[in-house]
Amino acid sequence: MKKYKTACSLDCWDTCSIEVTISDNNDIQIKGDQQHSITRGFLCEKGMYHLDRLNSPHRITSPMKKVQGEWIQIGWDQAFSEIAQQLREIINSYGASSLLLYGEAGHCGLKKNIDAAFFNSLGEVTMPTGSLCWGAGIAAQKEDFGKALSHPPQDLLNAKTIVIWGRNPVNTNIHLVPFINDAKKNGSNIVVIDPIKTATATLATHYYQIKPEADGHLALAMAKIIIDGNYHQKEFISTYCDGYSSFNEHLTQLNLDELIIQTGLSKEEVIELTKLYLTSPSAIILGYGLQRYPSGGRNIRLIDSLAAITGNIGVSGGGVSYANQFINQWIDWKYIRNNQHNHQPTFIRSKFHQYILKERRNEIKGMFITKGNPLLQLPNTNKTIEAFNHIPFKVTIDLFMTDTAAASDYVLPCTHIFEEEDFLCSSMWHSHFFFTERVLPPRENVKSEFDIFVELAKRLNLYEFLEHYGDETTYLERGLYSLLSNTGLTLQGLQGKNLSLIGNEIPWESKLFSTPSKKFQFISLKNVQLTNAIDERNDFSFQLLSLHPKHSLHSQHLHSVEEGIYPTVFCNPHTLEQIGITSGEVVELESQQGKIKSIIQASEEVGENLLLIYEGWWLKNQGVNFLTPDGVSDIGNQAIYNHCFCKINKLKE
Ligand SMILES: Nc1nc2c(c(=O)[nH]1)N[C@H]1C(S)=C(S)[C@@H](COP(=O)(O)OP(=O)(O)OC[C@H]3O[C@@H](n4cnc5c(=O)[nH]c(N)nc54)[C@H](O)[C@@H]3O)O[C@H]1N2
Ligand SMILES: Nc1nc2c(c(=O)[nH]1)N[C@H]1C(S)=C(S)[C@@H](COP(=O)(O)OP(=O)(O)OC[C@H]3O[C@@H](n4cnc5c(=O)[nH]c(N)nc54)[C@H](O)[C@@H]3O)O[C@H]1N2
Ligand code: SF4
Ligand SMILES: [Mo]
Repeated sequence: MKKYKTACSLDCWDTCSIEVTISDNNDIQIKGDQQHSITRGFLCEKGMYHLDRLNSPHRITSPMKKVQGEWIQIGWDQAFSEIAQQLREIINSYGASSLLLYGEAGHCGLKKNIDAAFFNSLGEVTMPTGSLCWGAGIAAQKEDFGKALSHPPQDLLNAKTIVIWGRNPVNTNIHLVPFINDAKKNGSNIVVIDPIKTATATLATHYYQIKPEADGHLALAMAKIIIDGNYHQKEFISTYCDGYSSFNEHLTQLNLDELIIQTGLSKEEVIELTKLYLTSPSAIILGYGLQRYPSGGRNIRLIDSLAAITGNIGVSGGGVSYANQFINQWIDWKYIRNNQHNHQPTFIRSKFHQYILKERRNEIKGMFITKGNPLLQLPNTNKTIEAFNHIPFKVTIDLFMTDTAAASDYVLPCTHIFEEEDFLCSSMWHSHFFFTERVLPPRENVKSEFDIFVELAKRLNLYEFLEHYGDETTYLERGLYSLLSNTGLTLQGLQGKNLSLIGNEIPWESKLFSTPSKKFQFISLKNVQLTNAIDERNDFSFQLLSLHPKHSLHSQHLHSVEEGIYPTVFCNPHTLEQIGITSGEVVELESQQGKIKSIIQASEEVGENLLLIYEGWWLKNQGVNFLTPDGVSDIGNQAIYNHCFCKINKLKE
């Protein structure tokens, strides 16, 4: 019997530690690492599914080429020489900027950044910027604190009040739930603020059904109540914060009742919530759903300011935990991604189609897609497909024939996390990291991404790249040089161990912030527009939230849904009654971007005039991004999926 330690490579808050056992007759079993203080011996369904994905009959096991619309299997040698030839021709005829690399985070291993290192070695290729995921909040916390850091999960037990603001850990961050339950047993208040009465809300002691996009109004109302009641921490503010007097001056001009009306909550509820938050230390746990809006950055900044006026920063049991970028200081990203260009062309992810079809029409000649399924996951699917079809040469690297892979010209099959070593760190929540063990050799005829790019580099005679990036152990050792030299560990010494970073116990404990002034920076309210989203609705009177599915990591576990089955759209029963539609009916949802069919289901959990669909459904099932808009947030170039307005069309019987 042999035991291995690896980790979950999925783009999830938890980054679980996984124990794999291979018995003498080659039976493989996996379970969550019992010793790991966050995994606590438990993997979610998606984690357990790693074995099925590893052994799936649907895995691609040969390079594929599309010939006259049909896929044929080809050998690696043919794939490498034809792709290298195409890359060479494109660069020679149109320059490196006519190549585009679209990488996402479908696998969170550090080694997977070799795609960027390779492309950057070709010259000033086109790269994405902005985010589908967390961009507005990251930009907001950068303005306020200098960067986004989170309290360790265990520190929640020191909080008297925990406010879970727009995160749904029961679906997306399951290992946070035991910490919340333990805190609740200790007598802490557990508050959930969410337009949907989620499964997480049912764990809470207090739930507030806010209107979407109104978090900034709520934070301002709470700040007003706190300051008017003289509950603010004057010493903390005057010693460690910048911009307070202007913030306060503008705040006094705002009308409390008008702010509260926008939130959809009653005045009593807002006063109760403020009192709970003042029962400190209070921890705010932010999610990413509430920043996928045009005002996403501003709203996160206004929530941050609540923590500052109450002095809930740099103290145990406090903080505004949004993301955890602590690991970044230990990683040499410039080397890892081979960032060397000053004038590299970039496009904003959610504006992919405008870039391809308008801004640089006919200029992008080749595209590589790695670790992502943009055809489905980008907003505005109709336009994304049009833009995709406009690019003459496309290569996707994936384990499966996704919708994106199927729309490409070549597909190259890559290894699964169990088939290689990699360095994994969760930048989203906790600060544990892993150097995973290889459990099995790669499946026959499948290659690691590292090997794929090194081989392509050989075919293209990229000698400099091969000198600096040709060997995977050197790649990790160089990229992690500061981590290794500071801990005195070798890369091999990290393997199979359960380690977390020191120095991240209580973020900002020194009260020395990473902003230019070294102080917490209050948002300037001078130019803040407090307009109401309702004004933009016209005929499209329902706001559609598209949230992350519990049983799938985006599109990755939804491949087997049969063709012709439509996603369920959840709607408040009173709203359904008003529009004369019965639960179970198939309806058409229409937005300014497109239409999909959907099965409507009554749900008391959904606020009035709201619709909820889980994202990740494949093209054959009419995924929700056919409807979503392709704009960006105020800061951070974040996609604004939830700022989506629809009408419901009854279908003829
Ligand atoms: N099972 C599963 N787990 C996942 C993922 C997955 O696809 N499936 N994806 C992973 C990834 S990439 C990410 S980014 C994270 C995301 O993790 P979360 O942030 O937890 O997930 P979301 O579904 O984006 O949104 C969370 C909540 O925000 C609420 N929300 C939406 N709009 C508003 C608003 O205006 N105000 C307030 N207060 N709340 C609002 C939604 O109703 C929802 O309950 O999850 C990760 N974990
Ligand atoms: N409507 C709506 N849309 C959304 C969101 C939303 O809330 N609403 N959320 C957005 C968010 S937060 C995110 S993060 C994005 C996610 O967008 P994506 O990352 O594009 O989504 P996934 O479906 O997880 O696709 C990841 C792909 O990577 C592949 N993969 C796994 N391991 C490897 C590997 O080692 N190498 C390679 N080359 N491929 C691998 C998987 O098989 C899968 O096909 O979606 C966004 N889209
Ligand atoms: S998907 Fe998340 S919770 Fe599930 S096993 Fe992977 S890291 Fe853990
Ligand atoms: Mo994400």
